[in-house]
Amino acid sequence: MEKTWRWFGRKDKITLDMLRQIGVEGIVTALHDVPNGEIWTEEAILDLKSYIESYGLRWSVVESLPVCEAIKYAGPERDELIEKYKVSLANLGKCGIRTVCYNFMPVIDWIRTDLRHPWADGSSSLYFDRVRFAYFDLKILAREGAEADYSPEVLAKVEALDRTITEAEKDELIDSIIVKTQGFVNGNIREGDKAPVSIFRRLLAQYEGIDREQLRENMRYFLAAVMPACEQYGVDMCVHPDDPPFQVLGLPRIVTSEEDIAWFLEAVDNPHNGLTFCAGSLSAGAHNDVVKMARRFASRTHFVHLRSCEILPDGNFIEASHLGGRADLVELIRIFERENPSLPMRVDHGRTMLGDEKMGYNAGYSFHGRMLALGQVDGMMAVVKNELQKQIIL
Ligand code: DNO
Repeated sequence: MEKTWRWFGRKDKITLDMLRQIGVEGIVTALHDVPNGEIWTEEAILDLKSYIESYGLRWSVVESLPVCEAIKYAGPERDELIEKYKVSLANLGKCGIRTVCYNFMPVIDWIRTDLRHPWADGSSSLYFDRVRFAYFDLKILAREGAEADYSPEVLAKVEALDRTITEAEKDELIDSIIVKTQGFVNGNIREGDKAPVSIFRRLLAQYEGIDREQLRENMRYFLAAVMPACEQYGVDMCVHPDDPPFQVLGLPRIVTSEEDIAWFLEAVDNPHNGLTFCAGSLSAGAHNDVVKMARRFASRTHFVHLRSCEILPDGNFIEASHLGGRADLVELIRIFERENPSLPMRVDHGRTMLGDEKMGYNAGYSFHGRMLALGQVDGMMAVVKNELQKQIIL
C-alpha cells in the first residue's frame, strides 16, 4: 500500500520536509480554510497540490470534502449544496486528485472523552469512557429523553459522578467531546467558539424526527446524485465509518457495521461508491469482526486507516498499540496488499509521547506517536510483501 500521512496544510507544525524523512509517500489533506459547503476551486486545489509536489510528495487523498448537515438531514438547500459538492469533485478530478474521503455522521464526527489517557510507560492515548459520555449527554447537554438510552447501572454511575465532578472537569469533558476533536476536522464547532454546548443543542435539533431509515435514504440520495460527476472525472468516494460505531446522543448512525456497509454499497452499486476502511473505528464496536469485513469489502475499499482499539470489560475503549488490540493489522495488511498494492494507507492517530504533549498538535495527530506507528506498520508491510512474493515464486 502507499504510505500516506494526514497533514493539515501549511499551518501544520509537522512539515513536509519532516514527512519525507520518515518514508511518507503520499499526503492526505483538505482545503481546511474553505468553509463547509463552498466550492473548492481548481486554483486553490492546484496551489496546494504544487506546494506538496515541490517536496517530492503527492496529494493522494482528500480527507475530507465535508458533507453539509443540510445534505444529511435533507434541508431545503440540499440540492444546491449537492451541486456545489459535484463542482468540487469535478475540480479535484481535473487536478488529478481522485480519492475523496467524507463521512455521513450527523452533527458530530469522531468522539472521545479523554485525549490523554495515561499509559503505564508515561505516554498517553485517546479513550472513550461510557459513563463520562453519558454524563455529558444527561447532565451537561441535558438532552430530553436521554435516560432511556442508558442502562440503570450507567445511570447510577452518572449520579455518583455528579457528586464528585468539578467544574474544571466538566469543561474538559465538553472541550474533548465537542471542541478539540471537532474543530480541526472541519466540524461544526471550532476552538474559540463561545457557548459550544448551545451551538451543539441547536445542531441536534435539526435532526428531530430523522431516524436510521430516513438518514439512509438521504445518504442514498446524495451518493446517487454525485456518482455521475465521479464517473466523468474518475473520482472515488470513500465514506469513513462512524466513530465510535454505535448510536449516540439520540442521533442515527448508519455506517457502523457489516450490514450497514453492505447496505450503502448495494444501495448505490457503483465502483466509485466505496469505503474508507478505518480499522480503528470499526474495531471499537464489539459487534464488528474487522478481518471478516476487510475480506468482504476489500474490492470496494479506496483508502485504509490503520489503527486498533481494545474494548475493555466495562465497554470503554482505548486506542491500543498498532501491534495489538482487536483489529489484527497484520492480517488486514495481507488482505489489502493482495487486493491492491497501491491502495493509499495512513496510520490513523498515534500515542502522545516523547514531548508531543507540548507541541499543541491536533488530538490524536501527534508526531512521535504516529511516526512510531508508521515504523511498525512499515515493518508489517515489508513482511507481508515478502510473504506474498515467496508465494508467487513457489
Ligand atoms: C478522525 C478522523 C475523522 C475523519 C472524518 C472523515 O481522526 O478519522 O475525523 O477524518 O470522519 O470525514
